[in-house]
Amino acid sequence: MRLYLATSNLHKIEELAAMLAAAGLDVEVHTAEAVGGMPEVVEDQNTFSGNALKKARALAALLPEDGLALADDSGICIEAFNGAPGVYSARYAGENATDEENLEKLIRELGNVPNGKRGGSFECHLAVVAPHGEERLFIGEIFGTILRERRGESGFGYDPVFLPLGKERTTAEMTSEEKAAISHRGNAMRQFLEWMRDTKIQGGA
Ligand code: ITT
Repeated sequence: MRLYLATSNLHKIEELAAMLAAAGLDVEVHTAEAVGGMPEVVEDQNTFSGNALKKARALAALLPEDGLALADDSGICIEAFNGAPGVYSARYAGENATDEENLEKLIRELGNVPNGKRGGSFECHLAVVAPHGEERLFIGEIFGTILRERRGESGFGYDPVFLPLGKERTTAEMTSEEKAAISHRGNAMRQFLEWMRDTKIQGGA
């Protein structure tokens, strides 16, 4: 079968494709470019799951019969801000904000928040629309502390200030394998992969 990544975020594509390749499933992995690009989706739901499902359904409508759509809606939830920016993480500094502008704003807004109150989490909700329309959601989280200054060059988005609980390096100081082993996206992907293997949906043994 063929799996299509319902995202236009190149960093997510890189992480998801690497995890899929490492899992050795019997599936062909494609980006939305293979079917003309990711359709425009208004992310107007107030949950990650709601937005992830919207993206998966929009791409699924364009796929061949054996095509499975996999969408990722994710973001950072800051305890001191009662969970914000959450579903607005990509638009935190404005509608067309860059990762850099969003990160800059988070560092600024958390400026006066004391150590000990700088907790936060990343969430990743993966939505699947499988051939014949079956829908599934897989949710992953990772908890940590938000640093005052950037550390590291890998990863993307808010990674340079995200120090996972019990770790000494930010997710931007980790290799992609190290990040995947503990991240919100890695945790959601492991559930998705287990489901793929259990349902034998990938057409393998
Ligand atoms: P698609 O909707 O096309 O998938 P997007 O970038 O708009 O791409 P989201 O709406 O899910 O994706 O927004 C995710 C936001 O959360 C965005 O600002 C990311 O930079 C941030 N984010 C998600 N996962 C992250 C990770 O693993 N590390 C750092 N930041 C992350």
